[in-house]
Amino acid sequence: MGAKHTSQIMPANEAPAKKFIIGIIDVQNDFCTGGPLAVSEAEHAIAAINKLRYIYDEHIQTFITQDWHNAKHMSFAETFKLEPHTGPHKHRLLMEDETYVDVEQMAWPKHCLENTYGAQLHRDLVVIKQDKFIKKGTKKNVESYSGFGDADQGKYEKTELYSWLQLLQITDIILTGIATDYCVYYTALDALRLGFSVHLIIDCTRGVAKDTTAKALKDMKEKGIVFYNTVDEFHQTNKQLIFDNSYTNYIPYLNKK
Ligand code: VGL
Ligand code: ZN
Repeated sequence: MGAKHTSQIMPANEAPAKKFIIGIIDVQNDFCTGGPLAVSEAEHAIAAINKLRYIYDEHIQTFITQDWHNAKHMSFAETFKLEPHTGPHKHRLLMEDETYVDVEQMAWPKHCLENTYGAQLHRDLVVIKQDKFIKKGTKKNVESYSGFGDADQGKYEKTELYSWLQLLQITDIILTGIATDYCVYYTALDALRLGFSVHLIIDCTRGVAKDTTAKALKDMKEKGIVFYNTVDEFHQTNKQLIFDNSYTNYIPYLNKK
């Protein structure tokens, strides 16, 4: 009698085999139509992301990153009197710990200034209060394309993303957002390095430029990231796994009727 019963119970201290999270990267006004660093078709990605959110409403939590820069950020062309969309340029930068570092940095138009409209999430994106919000690129002399922090494994800026994912015992990240060739790409590489499995839904992302996007996609594929063209394709592949798992009893938030 006992055997049948206990076989259905997962011990409290045993981590589930797989636990997914949705990651939404930098869906901010400045990267959308009309913004200084507008990524073409960004709003198409937002529609696909919303669909993904709706399907997994009660089952998967979400984190949302925001690029969040000081007016004199080192990634701005204006800071060094350079032409936007050029580079990479070499800079020697003074860090908070009084040491200098040499970096190679693209020169971008001014974007995502802290506490401005341009840094706000696009109004079309479904956002709810249970989402985890992560700000990055907050230090004047540090570039953090990745939601985890800078490209130096978080030496100069480290967000709370990694510790939060560990706390939730996340194993798999469904990555979406803007831009495929920069912030999505660097977040994906960090996620792999930190031991996560990464799922990329192409339709939920858009890139700054064709060549860099193609290059980033190729590299991500070679490094073992799992690709899906659409939300439907992701869903057909993973729904059984996600819906059947007893641990996915996440509290509903979209107030589905
Ligand atoms: C991004 C360029 C500069 C991005 C951020 O979100 O991909 N790209 N800052
Ligand atoms: Zn930026």
